[in-house]
This record gives sequence, C-alpha cells and structure tokens, in this order.
Amino acid sequence: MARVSISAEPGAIDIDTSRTALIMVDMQRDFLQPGGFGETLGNDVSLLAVAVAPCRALLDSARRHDMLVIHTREGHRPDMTDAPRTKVERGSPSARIGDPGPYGRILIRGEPGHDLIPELYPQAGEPVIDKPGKGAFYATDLHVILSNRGIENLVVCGVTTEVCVHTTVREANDRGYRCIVPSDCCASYFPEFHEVGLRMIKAQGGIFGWVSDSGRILAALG
Ligand code: TIU
Repeated sequence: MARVSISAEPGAIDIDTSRTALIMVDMQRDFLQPGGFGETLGNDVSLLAVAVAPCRALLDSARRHDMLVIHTREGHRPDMTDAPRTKVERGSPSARIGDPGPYGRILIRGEPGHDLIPELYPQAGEPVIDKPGKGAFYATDLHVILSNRGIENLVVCGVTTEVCVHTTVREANDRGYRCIVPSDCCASYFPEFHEVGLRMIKAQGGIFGWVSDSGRILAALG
C-alpha cells in the first residue's frame, strides 16, 4: 500500500494505490487501426494513436506498483443476441457491427478486430471485461470484481473520451468510485469532444471526477 497525492483538477486527490485500479477502456484494433469499426463510421483513427504511448507508460507503472489493472472490450456475441437493433442499424456506415471487415467480423468477440492492440495487451491475471455497451459497468461483473478487491478509486484511460470513457466514468461516479482521467491517456475522433468531455468531468467541483495527465500520475507514483 502507498498513499500518494496526485495533482489534478479541480484539486489534488489523495489515493491509496492498493485501493486503486487502472482501467483501459476499449483499446481495441477495431477502434484504433485503419479499416476497423471506427474508420467505417467515417472517423480518422490516427487521432486515437496519440493516447497509446501515455497509456503504455501508466500501464507499466501500475504493474510495477502491483495495482489492479483491468481491460475492457466493447463487442457482442457471434450470434449478436446481445446487440440492440438500434445499435446495429445506426447510421449508414459502409460496414456495420457483425459485418465482415479487414479484422474479421466487426466488434464480434473472438474476432481479431475485437481484440486489444498489441502495445497494451493484458498480462496474465489482469481481468478483461467484455462489455456489450458503452459503459464498462452495464451488463458486466466489473462492480463485483472491484468490490471484491476493495477498490475505491479508478484511473480511467482509453477510447473514446466522450463515448465509452465518459459513460464508464459516469457509471462509476454513481456507484461511489472516485475517478481520475489522465487527459493524454484518452482520445476521441473529435478533438473538441475530447476537450469538452474532460471539462465536463472536472466542472462544478469535479462533478464526475478529476482530470490529470500521465506525467503527473507517474510523478506521484514515483
Ligand atoms: N469505445 C467506444 O468509445 N465506442 C465507440 O463506438 N466510440 C465512438 O466514438 N464511436
């Protein structure tokens, strides 16, 4: 156990590292690599690449400090019985969830595109949460896993800032977790949504949590 103080907005936050988990949200090939789901939605996936190296630095530090590391993956069963029609039929992308893509069927569990990028691949013993929704708590056992480990604080990284990271932070906030979001460890296809998403988290005295960055968190962890 180590108590550390992390410089953040709206103010410094003191955490016990043994009660803190690092959560990597949806760092999947389908979102980050050219030709995957993110690109079929019309997005420039290179905008997400900037988050990979800072995430890797935090991941390495968390592992050195024996912090709980959790990875999430957004996706669905091969028969897609857990995919709402509204989600599958949304918009008019050139390929939809379940359709064949360059990395197998898009956002389908077990397909190469659904898997996590090699740079941030889970180590043995790190729970991987397969989630059908945007939030990591919805229809998953994440809350049980965190409760069993006595986790109170979450450092939430991943993509995209305003979609799955934000939804997860909001879900966590309602469940009583203190969330710290390192600004350079998340990214969006829409840079302005990334900026505003972070401002929303730390506004009103930190209504959803705290915003820091990898440099300040690494400095605090030592
Ligand atoms: N993980 C996640 O954010 N899922 C999305 O679909 N994000 C988009 O921004 N499209």
